[in-house]
Amino acid sequence: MIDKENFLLKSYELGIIKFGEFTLKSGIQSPFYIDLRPLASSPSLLKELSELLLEEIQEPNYQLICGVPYAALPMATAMSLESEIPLIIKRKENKGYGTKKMLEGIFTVGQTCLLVEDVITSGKSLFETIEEVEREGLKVKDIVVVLDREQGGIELLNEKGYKVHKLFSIQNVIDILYKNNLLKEKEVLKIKDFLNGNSLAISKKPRLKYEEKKELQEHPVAKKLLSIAIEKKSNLIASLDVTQTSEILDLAKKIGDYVVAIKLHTDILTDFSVDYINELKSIAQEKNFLLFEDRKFGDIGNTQQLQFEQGVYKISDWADLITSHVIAGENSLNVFSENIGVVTIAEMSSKGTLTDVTYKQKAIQISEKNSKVIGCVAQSSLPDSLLLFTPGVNLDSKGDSKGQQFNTPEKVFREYYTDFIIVGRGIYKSANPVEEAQKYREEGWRSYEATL
Ligand code: 5IU
Repeated sequence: MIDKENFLLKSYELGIIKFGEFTLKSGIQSPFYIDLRPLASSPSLLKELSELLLEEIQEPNYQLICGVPYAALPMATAMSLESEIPLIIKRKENKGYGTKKMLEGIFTVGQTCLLVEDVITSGKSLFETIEEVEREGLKVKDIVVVLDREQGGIELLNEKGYKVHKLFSIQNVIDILYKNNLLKEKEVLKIKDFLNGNSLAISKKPRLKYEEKKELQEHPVAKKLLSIAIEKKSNLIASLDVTQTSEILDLAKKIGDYVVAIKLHTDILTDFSVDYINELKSIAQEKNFLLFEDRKFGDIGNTQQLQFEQGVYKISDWADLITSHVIAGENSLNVFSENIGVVTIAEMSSKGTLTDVTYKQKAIQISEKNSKVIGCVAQSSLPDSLLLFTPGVNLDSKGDSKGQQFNTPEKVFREYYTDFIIVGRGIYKSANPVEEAQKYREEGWRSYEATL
């Protein structure tokens, strides 16, 4: 058995951790800097490291090893040599040449792959690697990391069902160095202070209040939505996925006081009429909520324009908000009118959705550039300039048999800093929709306030 502490002290001599003042990629000033790449310059230490990492996984259950590029590549290679378990290599660059493989090596679909990472911070590069490895049909269960910066990455991965094994946490490292007189107490305190404040800064920085978001927003519909939220102390959008106009009108009258908007799928109605829309509009005015047509436009601009303005529903005549995919590219959004708030779909709530990290990032980029877009539908946080709408919210169910996945209001506020929860069956299917609407409003508002 190799002694972990001894290994760390020898590695420290290679200069893998430096103390002082460093500016990180994120712009944050850090009192320490970690770079594990010099470990590959000492074959004996790299060998020891590979043995330690292999020992971390008590019950090995993998047929392949893959390192997150680049720093973990030599580590994964050494682990493969040590364990005689084959290595696969993930490419870092994907310049988009269609058939270029992202994984090199020999493997078969269904095999389980161990991932190796040098330092984990937010887990972002690991999530990208996991996605690519899984896309090739491989399974990821265990991940082994050399050093955890303790900024929330491991918790996020655990939540998604991955088991993360870490050799050291930054606290361990500091304790070991202090014990061996390599750090002074004053330095330790400074670092611990930074770690506490910094992990707070990254994962727990207070969210913007609706008042602050309103200042940031230029779009009148966004401002209006936020004003209603502040006035009613509600961030609840009820999704009334029923098929009769009378049911919608009835529910709208009953729960209108508790919601900021009612979300509709007008194309599921069996008896749509202009009179119905006019009546709904007057209820909306009286009860002070917006009409949100969840049309999920997803075609080329020209077709979307026809779907938006023409046909039976003439959505452009009455909707305050609409949803649109960005799958057809940014120009497809040009067809929506200025007075309607566009909510793009950056990430879906359903199991196995194709809206992965890369897709979401591109959707956000398009959304940030377009003045008609007020926010996105997503299941994770967004830049402050975009409002976050989160469906898949239910207090009593974890999901349905058709792919929907539910979270509680508390979780989506705490973890994603969502702005608006969208609740469908939790309200309209319940025996007492009024009571449930009140409950979701209260729960949503309480969860919002708890994150301030
Ligand atoms: N909706 C989702 N997930 C998504 C998107 C939209 O559930 O990713 I984009 C819609 C579908 C339905 C409502 O109209 O939100 C959720 O209803 P339930 O709470 O009944 O699942």
